[in-house]
Amino acid sequence: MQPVVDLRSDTVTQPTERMREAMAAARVGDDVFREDPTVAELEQLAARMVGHRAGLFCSSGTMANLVAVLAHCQRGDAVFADTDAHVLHYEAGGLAVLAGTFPQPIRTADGNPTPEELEAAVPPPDVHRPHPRLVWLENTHNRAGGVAYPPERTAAVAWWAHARGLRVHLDGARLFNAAVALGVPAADLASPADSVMVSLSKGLSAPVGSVLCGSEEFIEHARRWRKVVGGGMRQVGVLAAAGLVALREMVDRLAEDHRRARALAEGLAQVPGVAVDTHRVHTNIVLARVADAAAVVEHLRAHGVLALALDPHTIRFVTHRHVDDEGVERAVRAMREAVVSARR
Ligand code: TLP
Repeated sequence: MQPVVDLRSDTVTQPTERMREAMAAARVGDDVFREDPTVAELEQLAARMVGHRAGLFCSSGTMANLVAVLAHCQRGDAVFADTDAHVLHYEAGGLAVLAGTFPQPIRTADGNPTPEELEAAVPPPDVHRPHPRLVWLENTHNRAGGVAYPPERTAAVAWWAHARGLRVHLDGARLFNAAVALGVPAADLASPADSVMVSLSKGLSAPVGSVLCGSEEFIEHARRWRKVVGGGMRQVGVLAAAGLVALREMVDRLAEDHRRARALAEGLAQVPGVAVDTHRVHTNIVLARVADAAAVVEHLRAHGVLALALDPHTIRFVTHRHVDDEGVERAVRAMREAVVSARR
């Protein structure tokens, strides 16, 4: 039996040996009393890397995004996000259910709103409408296919939003993928935003965790909201220790995942019946359009290749540390057969 090539997500990555050693050796304390030195170190390192003053370790990206909304907004405030933003599709509606905010999806040309698109979509304050409060960015953009947006994009939106009294949150679950792909420091992509969330548990391979970063004042406020949603953890330095290894040792190697995603995209683009927009493959995500995504994914699974159907015609493949060059070749071969078999 050949091993499975798991391209469903980079969230399936296993912690490295160095992470397991660091976890076993971690100095810990009660983090609700702010006595865990390893968590403090992780929060400071993450904040520095993304160009902000303070950080807050959260159990997941979903929690960090939710805490950001709770800390920025009041009930009834409007949150403006691209129609395909992860927060609107895959975070169980937490911004409405728990934060009481009003999601306002914006149709954008390439996944993240520009100042012009915001100008058209965000109304001036008016008693009839939810109060405009937060603009949402995502870099890289998951459903757009891992597209990376350059620093000017964050800066332009932040300038526009701040001039109107709005705040900007950046969902940077894969911010380091964007930084590596663009060859810029992550801080250049994130510092103009008021807050940013980065995940440690995706391509960086830590088992758990995301860090929410922002000003000291914002993070103090967010710390309280994290407690409200049950996210105050105790000797959690055992997890933060893996996160430190992720930030120190696992960022540069993301370039390998990007190289393989490109090879995969180019391979898939040659398969009759599969359409791939190779220009949009900037990082580790490849979107393939087919006639019947569910049937193709099922055939792939039966042949040891796992991928996700995002909608009836789109399949998502994500490269990561456990997918090698041979895995990419196997995926392309399996797709060739799968598309033929799905037509029968
Ligand atoms: N994304 C996961 C799934 O939820 C779809 C994946 O496999 O890609 N923001 C973005 C842009 C994300 O891609 C994700 C996870 C999150 C937030 C949420 O992070 P977690 O899973 O840690 O709650």
